[in-house]
Formats: sequence, C-alpha cells, structure tokens
Amino acid sequence: MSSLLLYLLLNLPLLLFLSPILASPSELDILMAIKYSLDPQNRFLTSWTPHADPCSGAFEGVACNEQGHVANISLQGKGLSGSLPAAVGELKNLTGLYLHFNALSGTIPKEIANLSSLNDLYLNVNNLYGDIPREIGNMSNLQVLQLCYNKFTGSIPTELGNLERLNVLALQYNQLSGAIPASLGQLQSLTRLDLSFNNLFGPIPVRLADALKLESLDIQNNSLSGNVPAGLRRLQGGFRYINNPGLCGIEFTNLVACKSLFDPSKPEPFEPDNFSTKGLPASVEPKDEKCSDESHCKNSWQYSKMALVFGVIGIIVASTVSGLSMFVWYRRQKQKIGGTIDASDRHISRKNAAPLISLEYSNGWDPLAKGRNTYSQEILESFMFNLEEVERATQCFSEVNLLGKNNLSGIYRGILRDGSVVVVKCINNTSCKSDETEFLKGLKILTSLKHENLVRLRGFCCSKGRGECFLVYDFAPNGSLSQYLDLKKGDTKILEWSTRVSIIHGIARGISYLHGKRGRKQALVHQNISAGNVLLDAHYNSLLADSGLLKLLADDVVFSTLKASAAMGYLAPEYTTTGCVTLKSDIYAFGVLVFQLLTGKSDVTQLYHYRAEASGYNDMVDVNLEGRFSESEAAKLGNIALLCTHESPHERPSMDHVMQELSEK
Ligand SMILES: *[C@@H]1O[C@H](CO)[C@@H](O)[C@H](O)[C@H]1NC(C)=O
Ligand SMILES: *[C@@H]1O[C@H](CO)[C@@H](O)[C@H](O)[C@H]1NC(C)=O
Ligand SMILES: CC(=O)N[C@H]1CO[C@H](CO)[C@@H](O)[C@@H]1O
Repeated sequence: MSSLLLYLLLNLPLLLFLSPILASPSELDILMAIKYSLDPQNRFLTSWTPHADPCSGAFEGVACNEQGHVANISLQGKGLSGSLPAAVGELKNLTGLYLHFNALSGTIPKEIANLSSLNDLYLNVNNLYGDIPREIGNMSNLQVLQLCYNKFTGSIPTELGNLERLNVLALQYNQLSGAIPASLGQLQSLTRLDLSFNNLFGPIPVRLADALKLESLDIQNNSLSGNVPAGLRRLQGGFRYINNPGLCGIEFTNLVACKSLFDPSKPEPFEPDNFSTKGLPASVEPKDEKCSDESHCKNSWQYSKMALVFGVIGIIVASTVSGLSMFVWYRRQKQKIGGTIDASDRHISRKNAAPLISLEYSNGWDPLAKGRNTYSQEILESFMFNLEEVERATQCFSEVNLLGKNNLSGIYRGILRDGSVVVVKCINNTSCKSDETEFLKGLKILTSLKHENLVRLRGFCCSKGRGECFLVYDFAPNGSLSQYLDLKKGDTKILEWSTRVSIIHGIARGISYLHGKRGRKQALVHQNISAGNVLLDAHYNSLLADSGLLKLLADDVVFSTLKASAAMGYLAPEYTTTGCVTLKSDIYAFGVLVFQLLTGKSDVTQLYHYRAEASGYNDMVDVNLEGRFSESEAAKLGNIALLCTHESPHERPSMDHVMQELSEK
C-alpha cells in the first residue's frame, strides 16, 4: 500500500508532464468537432463518423500525408451551411483547406492562424462576415488566400504584408473599408491582388508598386482617390481601376491629370501606413499589435483631430487634414456607378490550378495527346482548363447554376478562381465530331476567334471520365436578345432605339469579322445566327455566341441545329435546294435579326408582308417605342433587312456592303 503511494508520488511529476499530451484530442476528435460546426445537421458529411479512420479514405474530402496526418480538407461546393470552428486550428499538418462555394456563415476564428503549414486557404463564395483576423499574417506558408465573395467588413490587416510566400490574394466582393495597406508592397511573391468591389478609400500606396512579381491588380469599384502611383504603369492591362471616382493620374487611360492637391511630383498626401503617426508626438503613436484594424482606423481620425485641437500647425499636418477632408468629400460624393459584372481579362494560370483532381485526358478522346499537332499545341494549351477548375467554377455543376439545357448542351454559370463570371457549356462527346483531327481543327478555329463583338472563349476542357467537353465563355450579364423580343407595352426591358441601332452595328461587325474581314484570313460561316445567339454585355454591346461551334459537332447534330434555325425563320431559303450553308446564309439570318430588332417581335412572317407591300418602313417599327425613333434610320435599316433577306443569295449584299450602308448618314 505504502509502496504504491510512494510510486505514485515519485511519478507525479511525470504524470503531470504527460497529462497535457494525453489530454490533447486526436485528429479524429478534431475532425468530428469540425464536422459538427460545418454541417450541424449532419446532412452532407455523413461519411465522417467517430468510429472510422479519417486516413482510410472513408472521410469524404479528407486527404492524409505519409505520416498519417490530415493534410487537406476539400469540401468545396458541398452545401455546408454551418460555421468555421476554432478547432480547425488544431490540425497542425494541414496544407490545404478548401471550403469555397458553400453557405458558411460566422467569422473566421483567429485560431486558424495556428495552421502554420497551410499553403492554400479557400473560403471564397460563402457568407462569412466580420473582420479578417490580423493573425492570418502569421501564416508564413500561405500561398493562396481566397476570401472573395463574402461579407467581410473592417479593413485589410496590414499584417498580410508579412506573408512572404503569398502568391494570390483575392478579397473582391466584400464590404472591406479603410485604406489599402502599403505593407502589401512587401509581398515579393504576389502575382495577383484583387481588391475590387469593396469600400476601400484613400490613396493607392506608392509602395504597392514594390511588389515586383505583381501581374494583376484589380481595385475597381472602390472609393479610392488621389494620384495613381506611376510604378503601376508597368502592369498595363493587368491593372484595373475604373469606378473609383477620385483617382487621378497621368498616362493611365480614362484618368484625369491630378490637380494641385494630388500633385504627381508629391506622390500622395499621405500613405496609409504612416497615416496615424505623421506629425504627431511619438507618445500618442498607436500600438499596432494591440488594436484591431478598425480601431486603428478610428484612432487615426482621433489623433488627427487632436493634432488640430492642439494647433500643431505644420505642412505635414495640413496636408493630412486636407487629405482627410478630401476623403470626406469623396465619400460624400461617392457616385455608385453601375453594378455590372465585368468579366475580367485575367487568364487562368495553369500552374495555379489546384492539383486535387488531375487532368483527365487520355488517349481515345484526347485532342491534345502528346506528340500530335505540335504546331498548335501551345495555343491550345493556353486555353486548357482542368476538370477541377470547371467543377469548382460551377460548384460541381450544381442545379442552382444551371442557366439552360437543350438536347445539345447544358449551360451553367460559374465563377473562376480569379472571381470572373463565366458560362460553361457542357457538350456530350457523342455530339462531337468523331474524327479527332477534325475535332482538333474545330478547336483551333474556336480558339483563334477574337473580336469585341464575339463572346470570348476563355478555355475548354475535355473529360473522358465525364464523357463531356466543356467550353468556358465570358458571361454576358444582360442575357440574349431573345429576352428583349415580344415584350408587352411598358415592360422595363424594352430596348431604346439607339440601343437597337448599336446592337445591329455590333452584330454586323462581328459577322464581318467572321466573314474574313478585319484581320481574319479565312472566312468562317457562323451557320447559327439567331436572337438566342446574340448576347448583350453589361453595356448592351452585342456579342455573337457560338461562333465556330458547329465545327466541333458531329454532322447529325449540325443538321438538327439547322433544322431548329429553319423553324425560327433564320435559315436562308436556298438551303432547301442546295443543302449548302454559305456566307450569304449568314447575311440572310442577319437580315431577319434586323427585322426583329425593328419590330421588337420574333415572328418574321410579317417580313414577307412588308416585302410584298413595300409600304412605309415606319409601320414596321415596334409600337412599344411610342414613336421615339429616327425615321430615316428606320428606313435605312428596313431597307437593309429586306435586302439581306432577299430570296436569291446573289442579290444579298456582303457584310462589308452592309457595314458601309450602316455607317452612311
Ligand atoms: C494536398 O493538396 C495539395 C495541393 O492541392 C497537394 O499538392 C498535396 O499533394 C495534397 N496532399 C495530400 C496528402 O493529398
Ligand atoms: C513613414 O514615413 C517616413 C517619412 O515621413 C518614411 O521614412 C518611412 O519609411 C515611412 N514608413 C512607412 C512604414 O511607410
Ligand atoms: C462606385 C461604384 O461603382 N460602386 C458600385 C460598386 O459595386 C456595387 C455592387 O456591385 C454597386 O452597388 C456600387 O454602385
């Protein structure tokens, strides 16, 4: 008895020492805690059970490393609606956390910063709110930080400037306010920074240009003001800054030169980082580490006011104060112009693609197998997406993103990692040309088309596994022209006359490009011009969709497409006799479209009536316009519609000719 007591006494220090280790929860316990938080109703993570081994592959979305520790959690697009628990910070070996495209709410727990091995943090497209924890600045291995499309508020923590390995920082579409921290200029690995669609204000820090690897900087749609640092000119098209009414600068398109206050020779009235300390006694310098970003921001204001009260009059303070009043002024003046989705220009870098699911190409249905067609390989590869990217963009082809379906394809809306909105067209491989060389030729044509009036192809992906080919296009926020036909009186969608005219001009330019003018060497017949294939971008510019698409498709599919187009009245009459589709058939379809835009109706039977009567063109014009149109323009367009839809293809004008007619006053 006494010996046992002695034994225990002797071992007490050891037991005490061991107890925290023994008490620390296993990864299984941590995962279960995470599950209850992410998916409180146990609807989606049913495979995560307390009696299984998380590393056995039984846990959906959990991947372990060779040492048997949880290394990745990939639960994107799973419908999770809970919140992110602090317990996640205990998975010390985690390298990737992918929780984007869910409906998670709540805040990001600061404990997440304990994940010191984490490379990728994807929390984008959720409903997370609150501040971005400044502790994230301690996650020294972080390479990709995706927090876009949430409801984060507060300011961007200056500590993010400590993330030496950070490659992508995406914060767009939140409600972040405050200034852009100059510390972000320290990020020597940063290639992409997206801060667009927030409420950021103040100047763009000059030091941002110090981030030498930066290729893409998007600050659109904020309330930034002041002189744009000249150093950012090197980004050229990679720098997007519209919808910041207070920005000025020279040699930046669409910016006015700065007035005296924002004299380019004195780059900025102040820099955000130095903002709170300039011209103030050292004793009131706020301690950065102790206050949250928001209070940091408030402090700055208070200190500046204090400076005024104490009458500290010096040139620096004066400029700070005038800068502040400019702030206030700009914030009051803040004009919210257009909330349009502007599909971005950035292209998907393949090396940033998450390798969670590898490319699914294999021989048999692989237009890009090694060694073939090397001459075009490079161009095609630049358009290549991997399946993971497409799945991620469309939330695994979730129903909520389905825009439409026909016998040929399913059409989904999606968001790429860079935040741009796209449309993914999924075509079954049985609808594609069976001959690979032919299919490849078609792809080559598709990828070669580039014109401001054609919907831009972002890329494609062919998955043998899914038996589908995906075409990724820019999203056109205003839908297709067919939505603007057959409207009732007073409908808000009724297009104004000038918009109709500019749409016609745009379609003409697009077709003219396809027909071998304006830079293209070979003429291409579109074959499927219709109101459904004319899309409208944010500014109601017309974009021709599906250009070259039929070049990818099997003959019977092409045939049934033509049949559908005939049913809608777009197919030129000679097709029934010649069986040929020519440039002049596109002209015919264009004529039908012009007629539809004039009348506002999809029904084209009236067209034949007008031809027979040759009556005044004014009768043609949509009554919904209530007379608000130009009679001479209407006559010209009516004439073009009739000429283009002439029975005989030889009588129809060429697109060049049409363009000339259109441009004549
Ligand atoms: C975790 O994900 C990363 C990046 O997606 C990948 O490189 C790594 O191999 C994955 N680790 C495991 C154990 O699956
Ligand atoms: C703050 O401003 C001073 C000059 O006023 C400058 O020397 C210093 O580098 C600045 N610090 C930061 C962090 O920008
Ligand atoms: C200044 C500006 O363009 N503000 C817009 C930014 O985006 C939001 C949401 O898209 C709009 O509501 C604002 O008007």
